[in-house]
Amino acid sequence: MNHAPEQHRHGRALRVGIGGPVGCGKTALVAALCRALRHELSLAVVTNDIYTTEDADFLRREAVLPDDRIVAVRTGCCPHTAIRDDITANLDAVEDLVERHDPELVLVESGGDNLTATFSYGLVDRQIFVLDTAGGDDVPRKGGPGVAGADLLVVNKVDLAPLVGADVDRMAVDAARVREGRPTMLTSVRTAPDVTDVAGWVRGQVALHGAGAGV
Ligand SMILES: Nc1nc2c(ncn2[C@@H]2O[C@H](COP(=O)(O)OP(=O)(O)OP(=O)(O)O)[C@@H](O)[C@H]2O)c(=O)[nH]1
Ligand SMILES: [Mg+2]
Repeated sequence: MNHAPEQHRHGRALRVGIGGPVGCGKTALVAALCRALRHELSLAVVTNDIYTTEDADFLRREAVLPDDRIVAVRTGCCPHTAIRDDITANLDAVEDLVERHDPELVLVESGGDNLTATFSYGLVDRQIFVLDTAGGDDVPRKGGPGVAGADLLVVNKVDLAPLVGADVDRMAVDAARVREGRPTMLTSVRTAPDVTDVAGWVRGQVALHGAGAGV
């Protein structure tokens, strides 16, 4: 994984990348975080899809934020390219939102990708990697830069674990082993949409960022 978040490089807005495999619940988590934090923080969102603006359209339909605080990037290429290698379109989108709204928090959702996808720390300050139980309970032990190195790992869809025969405890143990102390949180955005733990973690990161930046 490309490394160490250089603290406060981006000024007031904390930029948090949310990555993970196709369909694991990234957009659902973004929506839940917006609902949990929008009354206390100034927020904006960038979504990435390859060919459409599907995720931004969903967030607008759900009215999780005012429409002009949600910007869609159409990558037209492998999602990881747009968040790691050629980040220009995403940087432009973030900077446009920063200029128009001066937010305290910008969430950048990657297009769904594979286990090797990570964000450039030139684009985000922190990254959350999302897995889901339906993708297989062996995924955490397969490691990879997102699973092992993300600032926060979220294992979503714990409500589905009994239905797909996934052992959530095993996933948590394997994640702890590969993550060497970095946090992992278990969620069901479907059955517990207030995502209390993840929202608390994000809130803490915003506070740390703000304190260090002297704002
Ligand atoms: N049962 C269950 N379904 C969920 C949960 N979280 C999300 N989903 C559903 O899973 C599907 C995919 O969720 P998305 O949020 O679109 O996933 P995504 O990771 O953004 O997908 P891409 O952007 O296409 O990679 C949707 O039908 C969600 O409603 C959960 O915790 N439990
Ligand atoms: Mg999505």
